[in-house]
Amino acid sequence: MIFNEKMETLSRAEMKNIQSERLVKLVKYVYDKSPVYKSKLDKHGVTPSDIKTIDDIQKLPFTVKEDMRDYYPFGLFSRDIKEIREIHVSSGTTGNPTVVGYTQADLDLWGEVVARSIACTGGVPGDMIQIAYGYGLFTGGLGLHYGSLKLGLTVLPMSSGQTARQLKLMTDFKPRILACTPSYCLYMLDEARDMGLDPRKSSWEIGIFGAEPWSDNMRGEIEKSWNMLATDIYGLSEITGPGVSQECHHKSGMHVWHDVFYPEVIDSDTGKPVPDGEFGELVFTTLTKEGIPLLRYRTRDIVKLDYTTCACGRTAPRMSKVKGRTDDMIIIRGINVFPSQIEHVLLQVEGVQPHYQLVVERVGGLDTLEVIVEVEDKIFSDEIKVLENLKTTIKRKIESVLGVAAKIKLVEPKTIQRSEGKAKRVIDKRAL
Ligand code: DLL
Repeated sequence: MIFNEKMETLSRAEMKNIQSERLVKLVKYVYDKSPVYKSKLDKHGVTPSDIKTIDDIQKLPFTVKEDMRDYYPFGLFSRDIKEIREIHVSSGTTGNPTVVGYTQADLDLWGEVVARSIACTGGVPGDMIQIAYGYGLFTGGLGLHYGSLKLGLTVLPMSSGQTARQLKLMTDFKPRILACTPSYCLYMLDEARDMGLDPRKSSWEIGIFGAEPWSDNMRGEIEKSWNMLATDIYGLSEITGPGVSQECHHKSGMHVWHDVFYPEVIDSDTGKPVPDGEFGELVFTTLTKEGIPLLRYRTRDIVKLDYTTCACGRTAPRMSKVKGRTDDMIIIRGINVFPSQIEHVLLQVEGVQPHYQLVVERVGGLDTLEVIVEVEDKIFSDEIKVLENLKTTIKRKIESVLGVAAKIKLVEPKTIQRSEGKAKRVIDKRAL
């Protein structure tokens, strides 16, 4: 089923007309409503009248994650906070998190793109969906929720965790669709077996998995073990949350809903577009958002785009799986973590030195984080209790700032290998 037949199947030429109209309106809108964008455009030497078609988008300046941090909390909003109906928050690089706000129209748009995404996987009105993405400030739970309501599904709003309960309700209620991170889906496998369930007999026929990178190997394992179709969903809070793009059952790339989120792929060093079909940094312009519309937002995700028509009939371009990032962000149990955030926490703790390493592993389907950090010599000569207290302090601080549980290992000065170039902060041992 195609949820929005027109927007998902328009020819590229017809779509360009719609995108052009929307971009012209958007640039006027942000110029009038957002002092930050007005000054950005003025500095860049462009006025709204310079933008006549979608191809003029290249005249516009980029927006980057640091802008979100610098104008924290609401400085980048184009609407007064009283007109914002919902706020979501994700990780920033240091200190301030990234804040996004949705007007009622933005929430409707979010529902629409997620409804398109669920329909794209084969979901139909009347299906039951078990949503095991986290609800709350993270966009996963509520994003899937709004889309499910829009499409007419029955929602089981589980949020993440409580695995035994997830599996019991799956067995009793028989939802057809499961939405969660791919690693959580794999994690549930062990628990299902421990509970004596045969995963191949589960009611789940369709999985909507995203929020973190995963490979075709993981897909194979999920599909074989749970006997279900595993599809990839992509999104980021800054653009809307989940539902920016979604795979159909042909599993040949994620359809980008480009009538509303206009994608470009650029060379991250030069900022110029890469030739069609080549890998580069993905950039989005939100063509119709009101609360916090963004011009040319640099996602830091590396992908390529395919504009050929898919076997499903959709013309919406397909983006490849995310191949990597242009920054050092890692995703642990679906939570975005920047090494700089951990550094920020460590440096607030007395006795700790600015030399640290993060070791990420996947044990039984779950990501683990170990923070190895050098501490001053004199701390090592103290009693064990002092060391233990220090570990607990660091652990608590990291957990409260990042929301991620970490194991802390304290080491003596000069234990961590020094680098002559960029320090190697992250050792990612996960084989996806
Ligand atoms: O992760 C939104 C989301 C929720 C997407 C549920 C899909 C499902 P953020 O927390 O802002 O938003 O993180 C966005 O996560 O820039 C990517 O680096 C990464 N990411 C999201 N989806 C995928 C995916 C949500 N399918 C950041 N594959 C993005 C690889 C993904 N990486």
